[in-house]
Amino acid sequence: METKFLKSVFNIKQLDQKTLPEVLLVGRSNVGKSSFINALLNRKNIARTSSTPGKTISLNYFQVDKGYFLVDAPGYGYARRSKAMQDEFLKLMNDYLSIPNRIDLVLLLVDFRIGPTNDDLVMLDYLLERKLNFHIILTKADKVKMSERVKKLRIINEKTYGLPHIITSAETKIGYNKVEELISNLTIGGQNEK
Ligand SMILES: Nc1nc2c(ncn2[C@@H]2O[C@H](COP(=O)(O)OP(=O)(O)OP(=O)(O)O)[C@@H](O)[C@H]2O)c(=O)[nH]1
Ligand SMILES: [Mg+2]
Repeated sequence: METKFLKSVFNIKQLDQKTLPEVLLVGRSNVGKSSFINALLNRKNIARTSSTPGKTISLNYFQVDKGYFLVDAPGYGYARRSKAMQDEFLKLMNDYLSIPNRIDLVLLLVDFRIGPTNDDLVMLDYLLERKLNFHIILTKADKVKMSERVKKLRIINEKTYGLPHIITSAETKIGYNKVEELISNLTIGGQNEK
């Protein structure tokens, strides 16, 4: 199996039957989802770092050589999205997140510098309520000075109920080994051998 962009899904009816673990990325527009994918997959531009944020309402499937699908979701909290597109976004996400036993791991990306936004916290509560397996990923760590980290981490921990998180930077490539580890637990853990 080779790592490649597989397809965009606009409606969950277009989903193929589940064959491999699925890892979903969620986060606000501009949090760094595409950059995260490029860094994780060690590709310069497999997920285009967007110049037109929030434009497409689709789930983008990447097939990864290690035997799983990485799914890029549209960013939430994109202010210039029309009401119709916002509704489309909410429907697609809610439909997808509601499919039983479909998503093995959700990576909730939060901008380390900005900290959890209201939208991030709504998503966090949704994931908790739905009892989905998820992990918080802090992005853009290279933009947070060491001297600011303790304070920022305290606020992030308070807002996210002390849940664990992984600090990453697409610039310096820190943290991706830990993300790899989370994902390899899904693939090796026998989840995909049903
Ligand atoms: N310094 C720094 N900049 C980053 C990092 N990750 C992303 N960025 C920048 O942040 C901006 C947004 O990154 P994207 O990866 O396009 O964000 P996205 O979440 O995919 O955005 P949408 O597709 O619009 O939802 C770009 O200008 C990136 O270069 C990082 O780790 N460090
Ligand atoms: Mg993107």
